[in-house]
Amino acid sequence: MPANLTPQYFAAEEKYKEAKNPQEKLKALRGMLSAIPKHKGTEKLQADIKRRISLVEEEEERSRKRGGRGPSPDHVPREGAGQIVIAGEPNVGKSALFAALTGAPAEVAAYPFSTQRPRPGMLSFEDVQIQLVDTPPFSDEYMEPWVPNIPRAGNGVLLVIDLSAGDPDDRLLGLLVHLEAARLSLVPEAEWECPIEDEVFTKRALLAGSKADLAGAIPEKVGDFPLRPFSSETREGIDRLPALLFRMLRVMRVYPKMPGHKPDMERPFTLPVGSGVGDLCRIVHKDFAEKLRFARLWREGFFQGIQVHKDHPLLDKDVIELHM
Ligand SMILES: Nc1nc2c(ncn2[C@@H]2O[C@H](COP(=O)(O)OP(=O)(O)OP(=O)(O)O)[C@@H](O)[C@H]2O)c(=O)[nH]1
Ligand SMILES: [Mg+2]
Repeated sequence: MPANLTPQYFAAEEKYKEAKNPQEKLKALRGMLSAIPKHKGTEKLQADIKRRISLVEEEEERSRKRGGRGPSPDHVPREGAGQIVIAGEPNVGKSALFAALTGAPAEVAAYPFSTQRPRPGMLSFEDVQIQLVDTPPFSDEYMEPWVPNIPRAGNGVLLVIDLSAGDPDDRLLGLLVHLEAARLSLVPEAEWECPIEDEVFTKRALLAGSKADLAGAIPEKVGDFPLRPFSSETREGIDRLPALLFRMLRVMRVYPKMPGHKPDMERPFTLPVGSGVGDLCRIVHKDFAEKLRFARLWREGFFQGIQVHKDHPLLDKDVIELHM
């Protein structure tokens, strides 16, 4: 008997696929259950949806017992090549920058504390997607206790200071006090190449100075941080930020191909700088990790399909053909 599923059902199913947390999943699953035509042909599907609902409910219950971790407001699941958290004092222009970089609708306002929850958005750099997270401000006046957790969970920090609001050194110090209180140590550009041992409490950071359109003299460096001035009003300085953020993530793009097929040059895999062929195999498919016999490597200007093995190091933009 055909199921005759309705457009409402498919819409709910679409929402289920896009759901990012247990609450969204539950809402979508319940929508699927109510939209499904109730007859013999859909009995199995109905039972399957009910089973999934109880699994998600159990998962939620477990996370509540663990002490409310899970759907906490500071948790932003990582997506794309890496997650970069925007951090700054109130009203400096974080949300305006987030909107200028991601194209997301702006949550910008002339009063402080306009952003109250972290908000993720995707920034395109060439063929990679970088996740940016707009955050509530770091402030002496008022700050939710979970705000410092947000930069800890990311892969890097974009510090924003307001260049129209007095001495940049003071502005940066004002912000760093909060990050230090959160036990975060920040790595300036000159040391980005260095490996990081404690990835939870040490983050690479880029310093951007907002409202350059309103600023007087702009220094090249503030403390140890080279300063990147920008204006969300005129877009001056905005377009060079994505390449810097990509470099800060310390990832490289690799394009795997199957023998006899063209590589997919639009959706690269991203791997930490320093990874080799074996690391790529592990993320492509576990079979490759176990059964790879050899690989062929194309590197523009250097190699045209040379044979390499598992421990061969990869570089940004390599094309790799895997042979089992
Ligand atoms: N002239 C000028 N104004 C800006 C710029 N960026 C932001 N603003 C203004 O500064 C105010 C604050 O901007 P937001 O982006 O909301 O600042 P925020 O840091 O997100 O503020 P909170 O979320 O409250 O911490 C708004 O009135 C913006 O229009 C800029 O580059 N130039
Ligand atoms: Mg904001």
